[in-house]
Amino acid sequence: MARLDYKNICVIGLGYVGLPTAAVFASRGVQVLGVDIDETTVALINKGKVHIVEPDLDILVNGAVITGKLRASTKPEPADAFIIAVPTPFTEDRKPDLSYVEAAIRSLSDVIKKGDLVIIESTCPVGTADRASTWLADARPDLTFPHTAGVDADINLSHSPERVLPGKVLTELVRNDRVIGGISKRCAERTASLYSIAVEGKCLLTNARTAELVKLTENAYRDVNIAFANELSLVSDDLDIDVWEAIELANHHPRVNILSPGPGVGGHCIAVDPWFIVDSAPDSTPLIKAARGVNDGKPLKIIKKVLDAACEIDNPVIACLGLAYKANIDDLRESPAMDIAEKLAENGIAIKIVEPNIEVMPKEFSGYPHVELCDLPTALDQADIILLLTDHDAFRAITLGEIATKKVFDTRGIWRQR
Ligand code: SAJ
Repeated sequence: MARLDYKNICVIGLGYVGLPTAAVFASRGVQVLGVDIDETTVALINKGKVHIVEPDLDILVNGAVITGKLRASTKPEPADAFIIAVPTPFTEDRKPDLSYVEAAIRSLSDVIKKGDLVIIESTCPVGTADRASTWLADARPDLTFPHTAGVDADINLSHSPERVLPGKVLTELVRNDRVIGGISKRCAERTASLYSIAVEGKCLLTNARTAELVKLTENAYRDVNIAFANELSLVSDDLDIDVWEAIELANHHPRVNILSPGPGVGGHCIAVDPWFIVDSAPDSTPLIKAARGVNDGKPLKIIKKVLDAACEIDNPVIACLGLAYKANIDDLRESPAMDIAEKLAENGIAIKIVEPNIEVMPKEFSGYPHVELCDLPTALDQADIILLLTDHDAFRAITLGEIATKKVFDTRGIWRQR
């Protein structure tokens, strides 16, 4: 099928990846139906509005809805291609939870027809695309699927992982190279043809299992390297050395490129995906497991340092600057900043939280009357201890003079250079 034959597509899951994907395809002239189980999200998008903070997304979605190219619904409808972009969280015991992917795939069984293409963008453990093909085959015995019929299948199915960086989604969605893993070669080729409508980067074709591992590998690679930086920060603390200076100097070596230490690793990807590899190969992953341990342990080290400092002050007030898991976004999922602020709140200390990207105090703090969401000047004025947790631009603008009289914990190293 040539790219012009994809006139209608259906994107299942309108979150951080699905909504930008739907809007970009719509802006290229494709008729897009976005599907989400959340009725409020669907209603908002149909009004041309967005429910997430991501640069320029509001303008793109609004334009796509006004021109009639993008519409949202709670149910999928027949289309030429279906893109699945639903979450794949992990369970309490760190096993992949595929319930959203399975529900999304099964929701297609009534609407798919011969010639359709199904693409899973959600990050998945190796083997998920093959399983998805069997779920659909069970529901639709009248059609053939690639896990048994290969290149002759009525339905084509691929895994093409999203690799966009929150905060730069719209640029990366178009410019990044795309790994495309087909269950058959034809599945991969058809998927590349669809993405060529929107993607300017290269489409790199492989099989579905390899594509699934590649995505997990990218995030595990980053997790291991952040763990190295975080471990160095602990070593430097023990030895009373400025870790930022040490890393900066080491990075002058032509073959060394150490990442930045921080309060821990957050987000729904890097803190989660390595566990999918561990779950698939538990005896072969000591390094990946150790890295997770280092990164998950970092918030506890920071909490201890801050509590020690708070003990030396009568009625201390702590300003926690940032709750989002990284700069200039509103995403609090798996955020180490949230964990740290919550633990400090549990200790009964007065806390002024500043998070410029949210308007409502997260429910995690509802039982703590001594914790308040407030603006930056108030927090800086009232706090004895300034704890910088997220490197939002608004915090970078703070001058050292403004915090000179305070006890400062800068977990991101943003104030040391000036
Ligand atoms: N972090 C550090 N030090 C660093 C870099 C990051 O502590 O040097 C922390 C951040 O503060 C944050 C966490 O790591 O808490 C993750 O942030 P990130 O910017 O590295 O990545 P994500 O989770 O926002 O997006 C990642 C990206 N993957 C890679 O860079 C390999 C993105 O391309 C993926 O699409 C995304 O995961 C995903 O959806 O899987």
